Amino acid sequence: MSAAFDLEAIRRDFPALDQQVHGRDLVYLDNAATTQKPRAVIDAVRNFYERDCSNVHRGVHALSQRATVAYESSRTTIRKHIGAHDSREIVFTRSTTEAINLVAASFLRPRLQPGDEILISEMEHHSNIVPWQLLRESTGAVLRIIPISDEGNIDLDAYQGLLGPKTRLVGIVHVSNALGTVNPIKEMIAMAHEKDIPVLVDGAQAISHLDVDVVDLDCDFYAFSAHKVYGPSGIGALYGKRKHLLEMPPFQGGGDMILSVRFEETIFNEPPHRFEAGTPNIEGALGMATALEYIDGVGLEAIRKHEERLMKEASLRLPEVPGLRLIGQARQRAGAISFVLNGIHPHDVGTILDQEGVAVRAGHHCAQPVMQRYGLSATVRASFGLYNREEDIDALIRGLESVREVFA
Ligand code: 7TS
Repeated sequence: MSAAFDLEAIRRDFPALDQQVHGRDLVYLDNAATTQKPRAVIDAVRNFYERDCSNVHRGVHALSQRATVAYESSRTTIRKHIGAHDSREIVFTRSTTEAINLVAASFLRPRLQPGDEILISEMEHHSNIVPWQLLRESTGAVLRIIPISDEGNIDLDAYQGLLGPKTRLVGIVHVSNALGTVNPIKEMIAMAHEKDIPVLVDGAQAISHLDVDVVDLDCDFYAFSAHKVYGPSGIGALYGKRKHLLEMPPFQGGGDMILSVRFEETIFNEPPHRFEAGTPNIEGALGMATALEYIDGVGLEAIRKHEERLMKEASLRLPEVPGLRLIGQARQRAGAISFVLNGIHPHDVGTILDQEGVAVRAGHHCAQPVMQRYGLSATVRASFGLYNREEDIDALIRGLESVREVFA
């Protein structure tokens, strides 16, 4: 970990930040949707194509061996980053979404009886809702919902009451993409484990802001995507406890997930390869590992402190904009701030901000039940990354003043 947090040096590592949009310097505040990539990640992907491009796990030639070593050592980097003990507990997936679908199909489906319960919260992203609904339709399981308070905190008493003899899994988001809430997942996991209920954590938003340690959390599964943590799109990971992965049937069939195939019978490979059918996203895995090494180099504690300052500043200054209302004021927040401006549709706010060079997201953030909870159809969301500056908040506030002038 480096001691100094050199913001200007960090910004120079991200070529995309240095551009103009509609004649204004880009102010990128849509990091919860996806993050920009440091040159190290872009170089890692380019180097693979320029030097090592080859398939993995099947070639005797030098390029294939290099690619295989690089791919498997990326798995080790990811293991270390999240504090797992065994690289065989890291499954490469396409994304958080695919990781959750994998758990739904291979872990939970074989265990479900009609009437069994799956417990998720009111603040989940659609990717931690719809896979369970699909499972509900095919198995007769029941989806139960942990309520949240007006501030955007999980109702822990209600949660305790919902953990019952029929609960087969808890699926909970670590950091909400719509409200920024950081959930007390360690406590929630311990509460579930007291009743022998496994817990899947959706870490899509947490992975870039918090120092995640899956062993300390004791979660059964942890899902995240590389593109939200300065890595490439189309690659993510599922951490799963070895005892679970060993029991799980394959998710998809194809090459690499088998030991031997005859028409009469196929013997499946061991985890994690059992769950990685077909040629994987090799360059994505290398880019993902490079991204995690990059943030480890900066230091997650330094990143957390920097982003906390930005969040504090934005939370103090945004409400000074007349007619602005923050949505979600949870005890602990990270990364994202949602708000609405009196009488002005979030899409109009987003469009005018864009004209000022300020990129935010306006919409339901793929978390429509959260919007329903607050009686809204959409919010404006500003979300921060390690490269954002106080000037970016100034630009956001100036942009919001322009919005108000247009609608005055
Ligand atoms: N879970 C959470 C909490 C998310 O924020 C997202 C993506 C996902 C899961 C799905 O991740 P994916 O990489 O599989 O797509 N969230 C957002 C967002 O807030 N704006 O765009 C994507």
